[in-house]
Amino acid sequence: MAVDKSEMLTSIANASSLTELEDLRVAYLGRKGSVTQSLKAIGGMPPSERGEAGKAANALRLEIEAALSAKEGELSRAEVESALSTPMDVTAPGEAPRLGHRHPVSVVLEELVDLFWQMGYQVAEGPEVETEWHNFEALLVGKDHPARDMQDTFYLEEAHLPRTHTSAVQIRYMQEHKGDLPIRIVAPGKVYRNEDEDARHSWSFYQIEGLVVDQGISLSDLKGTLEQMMRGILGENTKVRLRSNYFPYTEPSVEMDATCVICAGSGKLAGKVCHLCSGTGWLELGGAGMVHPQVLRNVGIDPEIYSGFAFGFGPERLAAIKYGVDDVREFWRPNFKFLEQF
Ligand code: FA5
Repeated sequence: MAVDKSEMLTSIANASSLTELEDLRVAYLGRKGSVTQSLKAIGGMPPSERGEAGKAANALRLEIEAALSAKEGELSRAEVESALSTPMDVTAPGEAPRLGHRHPVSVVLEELVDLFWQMGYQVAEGPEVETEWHNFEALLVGKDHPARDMQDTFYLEEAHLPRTHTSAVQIRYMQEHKGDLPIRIVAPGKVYRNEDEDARHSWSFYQIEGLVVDQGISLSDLKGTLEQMMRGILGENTKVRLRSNYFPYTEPSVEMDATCVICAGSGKLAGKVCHLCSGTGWLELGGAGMVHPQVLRNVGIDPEIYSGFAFGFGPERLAAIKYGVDDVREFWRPNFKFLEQF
């Protein structure tokens, strides 16, 4: 294909905008551009002519590329200079940035931490990857203990796991502060279980752990604290019930439930079994109990002198109750329509 170099260079020199220059680049060097076509045509020439023609076509390509790039620099500089010399209207309305807000589960966690802060609790943290000893054994859940089945576990390399509950923080904190009693802490954090998901269960969720160790701590202190917490977070009218339960690390152990938000405690929804509470009318929010004397011994605290209570709650379920959400999985889906409601 015949190409006229001086015509191309003139067109490039006369281009008046970056868009026009880009059109010229496509017309000359694009897949179907004239320079590209002349390069392709070399393959069809007699071998004796290919060398010369190839050199010439390549030289042309380089010259056109250089001219395009020089002109691009010139036009870009001119655009910047013209933008800088145009006076800026400082009174023009700005573009409001899209602001996010706190996640509903974070709001509930922060409210809980705030409530406990007012009751004199400190906030503690522990690692999300735990040793089996901190997560299970120190809490009297040995390898073959049936209670291991209560928390289906992901395992990492030997003797480590993503923690299945925040109770492991109790152990770490007591070990570190046994010489500095009393203890009054809450420990919020993420936990992981190898569970099938449904409206009440996700495989990764938050818990908030509480632990008090002092002289003369009794079950009535625990009950009063839990009631205070529930009234603070869900309002004075929330109905709460404690029923006896079993955790290897507390004795006695209790489970705390609040009235189901969807069916208002009736267990039925439009004549059918309520899917959130499975027809019980209650939502299980957390477990609690008096710290087992052997757990205190495991961390070097004398149970003859000290006693304590502990509890562990699921803030997703609390948030579901507080905001009337009927499926805890919604909290962790990338669904802005849902999240923007809060
Ligand atoms: C425990 O994890 C105990 N460590 C609680 C405890 C602490 C007892 C201290 C005694 C002393 P449980 O497995 O029941 O217990 O979980 C506690 C709460 O976490 C549940 O009541 C629920 O609110 C929440 N929860 C449990 N599994 C899930 C899940 N898969 N998805 C969302 N929330 C969950």
